[in-house]
Amino acid sequence: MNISLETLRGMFEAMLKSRLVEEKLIEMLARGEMLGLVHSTIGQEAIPIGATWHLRDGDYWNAARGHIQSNIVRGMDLKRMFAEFLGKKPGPCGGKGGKVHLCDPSIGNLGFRGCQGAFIPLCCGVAYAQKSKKTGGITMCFFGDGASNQGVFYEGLNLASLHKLPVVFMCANNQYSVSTKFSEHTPVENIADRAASHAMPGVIVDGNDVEAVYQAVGEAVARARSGEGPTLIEGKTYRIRGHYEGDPMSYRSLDEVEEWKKKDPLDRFTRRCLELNVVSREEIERLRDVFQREVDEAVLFAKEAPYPSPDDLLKDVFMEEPAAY
Ligand SMILES: Cc1ncc(C[n+]2csc(CCOP(=O)(O)OP(=O)(O)O)c2C)c(N)n1
Ligand SMILES: [Mg+2]
Repeated sequence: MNISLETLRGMFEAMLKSRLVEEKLIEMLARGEMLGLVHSTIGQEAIPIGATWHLRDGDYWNAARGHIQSNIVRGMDLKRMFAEFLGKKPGPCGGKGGKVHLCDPSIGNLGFRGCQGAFIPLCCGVAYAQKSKKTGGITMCFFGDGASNQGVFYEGLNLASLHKLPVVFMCANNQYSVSTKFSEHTPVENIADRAASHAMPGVIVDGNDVEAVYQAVGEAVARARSGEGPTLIEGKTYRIRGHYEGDPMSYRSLDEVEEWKKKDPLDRFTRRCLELNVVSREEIERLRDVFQREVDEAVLFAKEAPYPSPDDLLKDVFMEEPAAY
């Protein structure tokens, strides 16, 4: 599959913008300007960007660690995004979702579940609805290496394969589940190998190479859209930052982190885009300024926006309208 220069440029811009969003969030958390937790995706952006790039209206995806990138790719306005991060009313969840529980079905974002792995069967349910209603849509199911050891992973893969559901299982293997190293929680070398027992393709991809992710997911999405069923993709990557911002990270060596920093997907993709003349150094500087301004304006908007009112407290607790999918 050839990747057009336009796609490369788009993915580059999304990656750069998401990096600036994350850096701003980390800064705001450190200054006490926001509450809650920040689980950074810095260093893992290639997976959500390369995968979400294939989605279109009518497709769905769940928020996992890479939801900032996916929201940006699917066109979420940064003002709404930061409003939600700060618990303010103009956010997609009216300020009641916050950083972790931001969801927005209008762009396909089904949200996040605190119970790791819980989204796997839920995504299968959405894909089941898409198939039975013949919507032509697909569902991208994002999860991590730790979540792949939950029982629902196996149930989900079994169901999806049996019914040839239009779902792509996108696992970001970032080598850690909180403080537990991959080899200490999983006895197999590759999560993708587990696809074989569910009669579906299992694909391993360099998760720090956005082009490779784009290619692998493209094939899986084509398979899902044509009714051939699911694919399990494992992107090998690394969580450069802590599980959450403030994590003391005493469970791993700094050398290990430094080694992976050399494979930073943004640095790598920047070099590649310069090589291919997708972007020039001057344009990168200009884009950086434009995006930084957009981020700063979004923060200002969010800070000045109102909090939800006490009247909003019991709204959105029970579903009042039929689901959109
Ligand atoms: C069922 C369940 N067990 C434990 C937890 C606590 N927990 C929160 S995040 C997390 C690690 C998830 O690791 P992984 O799936 O690899 O995703 P990552 O955070 O690395 O992106 C754990 C164990 C949880 N949320 N749900
Ligand atoms: Mg992990």
